[in-house]
Amino acid sequence: PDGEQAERFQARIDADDRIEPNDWMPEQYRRTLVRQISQHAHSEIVGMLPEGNWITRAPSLRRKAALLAKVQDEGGHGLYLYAAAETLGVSREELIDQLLSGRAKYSSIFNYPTLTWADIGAIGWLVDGAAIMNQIPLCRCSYGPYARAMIRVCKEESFHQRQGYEIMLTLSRGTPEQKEMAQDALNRWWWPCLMMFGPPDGESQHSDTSMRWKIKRFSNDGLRQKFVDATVPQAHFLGLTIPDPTLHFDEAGGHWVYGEIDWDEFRRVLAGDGPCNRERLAVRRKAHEDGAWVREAALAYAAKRSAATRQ
Ligand code: FAQ
Repeated sequence: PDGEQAERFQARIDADDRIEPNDWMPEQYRRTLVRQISQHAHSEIVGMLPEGNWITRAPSLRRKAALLAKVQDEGGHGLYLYAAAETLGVSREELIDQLLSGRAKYSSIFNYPTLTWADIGAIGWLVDGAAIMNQIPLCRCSYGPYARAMIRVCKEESFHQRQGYEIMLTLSRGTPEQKEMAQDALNRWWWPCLMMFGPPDGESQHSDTSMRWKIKRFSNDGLRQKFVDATVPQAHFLGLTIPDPTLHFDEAGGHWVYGEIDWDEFRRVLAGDGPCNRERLAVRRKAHEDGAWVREAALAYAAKRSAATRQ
């Protein structure tokens, strides 16, 4: 009967049916989704830190208001995603504990520092640009709650991407120093952004099963190429240079061909040894500890209310 259930499940996936929380699903499908959705949630939450670093130093009130809204959106995305993961039977406390204890992964990109204001432009343009490329197909993912969460997330990310590109445009049309800042930010963020899409297809351990279950609709290398093809012309419009001397357009294939990615660096960052891994986790742990009284007060309030309604 288990085999039959698995076959029926795959038939539903093949027919583009949505799987909902109370439907039967293979244990591995559940585990894969908990893994991916929780890593995605953690990425949003840790992803608030590099930009949060610049809220007090934004160059104008308008920039500050936009950045505050963006960082707040990221917190919201993290919360929808934890809620989507909870529909699979895992608790938020458990997931947060995995993050704070260093057992859970989150996107490698958030372990790089934001050294200048131009980094805020580069993050919006490139990091949110890469995030959208990866998340648009997730709106059609086979698991209903994840797919639905992605629709709103993608709308907000596209605003984030535009605010970043507009910062880059302003800087690149500004003084020589501003243009240099924009170029320097592009130099530092380009390669780590390409790593966001994950290991090359040949080394991606989860891709085959995730594609079969329509959690993933495109491979890591496929999305990476789409991102490069979309982004190179945007860099040209800014008058900035992609830091890859081998980058060239392949007329026959119709794609921008990029150079070798430093996968050793990627592995180091995943192993916890990127420029800011320790700092990011330390800040999250402190925030969690500092917020303990809020959780306690909320629980005490809920207990009092339920006692009052029982009487
Ligand atoms: N960093 O077999 P695969 C954002 C791990 S956007 C860290 O290819 P899969 C918005 C992978 O988890 C960023 N780890 O895995 C924002 C697996 O480890 P495991 C978040 C990575 O799942 C913007 C192992 O390597 N977006 O937050 C990375 O099939 C601006 C083997 O890899 C998402 O999470 C990496 N870059 O494909 C916020 C999107 N790449 O679990 C603030 C949803 C791979 O075996 C500011 N996730 N790994 O220990 C996905 O689409 C997929 O999980 C991939 C990886 C494509 C990331």
